[in-house]
This record gives sequence, structure tokens and C-alpha cells, in this order.
Amino acid sequence: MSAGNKRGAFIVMEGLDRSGKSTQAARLLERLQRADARVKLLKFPDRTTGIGITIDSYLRSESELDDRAIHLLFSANRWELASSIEESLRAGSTVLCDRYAFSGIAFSAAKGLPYEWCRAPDISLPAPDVTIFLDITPEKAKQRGGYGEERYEKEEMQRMVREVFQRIGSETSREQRWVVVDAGQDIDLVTEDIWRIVEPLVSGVLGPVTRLWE
Ligand code: Z5A
Ligand code: MG
Repeated sequence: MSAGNKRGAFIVMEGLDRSGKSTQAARLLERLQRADARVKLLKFPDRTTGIGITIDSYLRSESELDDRAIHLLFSANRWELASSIEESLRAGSTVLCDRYAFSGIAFSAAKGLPYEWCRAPDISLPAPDVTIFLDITPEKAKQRGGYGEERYEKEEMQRMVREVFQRIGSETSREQRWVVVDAGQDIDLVTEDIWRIVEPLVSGVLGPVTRLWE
């Protein structure tokens, strides 16, 4: 971090299952650490908290919950980390986040809940400075070893999720940037595309942390 009143950048990775979010987040973390940047990697859902343990059991189909109840728990799981995200940013750390509020809307709206209702509980969360959407067709994602055993890992569901993500991207303001990266390319090309987006943010960002959809 160089200039005095800069804060850390908040960078979110979004995308369908198997789009490469975790792979690319790990690569980015390593690259930033090598560049001596202070950096934190988060992942949502954070399955380690009390709320996260309930979410984990639901995703593994070990328990059932009303669609609205699980949606609110996913959001609460973000709110329980919101102040620590802000503190890290203010202290000058770059924060990388593997999935965020956009996944919350995309998966619940794809199940049929109203879009605006899905968005409401995440309004005012710390807003990313950039969201990198790793775009891939469900067909191509499936070729990466097939979908797993968890609840939403079905091709038709992923198709609907992708449509909601595309709507979110088209409605995102210029300030709260949404950048689409072709995640179907060779893994190293995806890494380079992401680095081109992130590199200008590594030295920090001017201005306060903004809030989602405010
Ligand atoms: N969910 C929700 O409903 N509401 C919410 O608010 C939130 C989440 C936050 C769990 O998510 C579920 O929670 C998820 C959304 C819902 N449901 N679904 N389905 P998760 O993040 O814990 O799990 P994951 O994201 O299911 O998917 P993933 O498997 O972790 O995908 P990924 O991280 O995007 O992919 P990856 O692990 O980096 O890569 C997958 C494989 O592809 C791996 O073998 C890689 O080596 C390979 N790969 C990666 N990139 C490439 C390229 N470029 N070419 C070839 N192969 C590649
Ligand atoms: Mg992952």
C-alpha cells in the first residue's frame, strides 16, 4: 500500500459451479502474496460459523429448510463477516472473496423466489470494487468432471442461475464494476485476464468503502 489515504481493494469472484472460482482465487492470492501485498481470502458460504454449519448441512441435503429461510441464512452468513471485511479494507488489506451476495440472488431467484425479495437482505453490505464473473456454459462446466453431489449441481438449475447472473451484471452500476471473463479458456489465460483487471487495484483504492445497491 503506497499513498496515505488509500484503502485495500475488495475483489469478488463469481460464476457457475466448476467455472474455476476457487482455482483462480488461490492463484490470485499467491500472486498478490508474492508481490508482498497484504491480502485476505474469504469464501461464501463460510461453512465454519454457526450459521455456516446449518448452511453446509442444507447443501449436503442432510437437512431441509424453507427456501426463504435458507436464503436469509446465506445473507446472514455475509453480514456476520461484513464488519471484519470493512476493517480489513480500511487497514489496507486487499480482500478477495470467492462468491458473495450475487450468488445469493442468483441461486434463490433461479429457484423461483422474486428477484427484488432476494436482493433486499444484502442491500448495504460492503460493495466490491470489482466483481469478476467467470462465465462458462453449463455444458462446458459439466465436462470438468461433472457436477458433484450437492443440492444445486444440476445442469438445468445452472442454466437458470447463469441467466440471473447476467441480469445482475446488466444492472450493476459503473462504480460497482462487473467484469466478465471467459472461464472456458485455458486455465492460464483466465489467470492472465484476471490479473489485468486486478493489477491496477493492488496499490489500493481511493475513497470510502461503498455499499451494495445504495
Ligand atoms: N450459494 C447460494 O445458494 N447462496 C449464496 O448466497 C451463496 C452460495 C454464497 C456452494 O458453493 C453452493 O452454495 C453453490 C451456490 C450456493 N451451489 N451450487 N451449486 P461453493 O462455492 O461451496 O461450491 P462450488 O462453487 O460448488 O463450486 P466449485 O465446485 O467450488 O466451483 P469453482 O470454485 O468455480 O471451480 P474450481 O474448484 O476452481 O474448479 C473446478 C474444476 O475445474 C477443478 O478440477 C479445476 O482444476 C478445473 N478447472 C478450473 N479452471 C479450469 C479451466 N480454465 N480449464 C479446465 N479446467 C479447469
Ligand atoms: Mg469453489
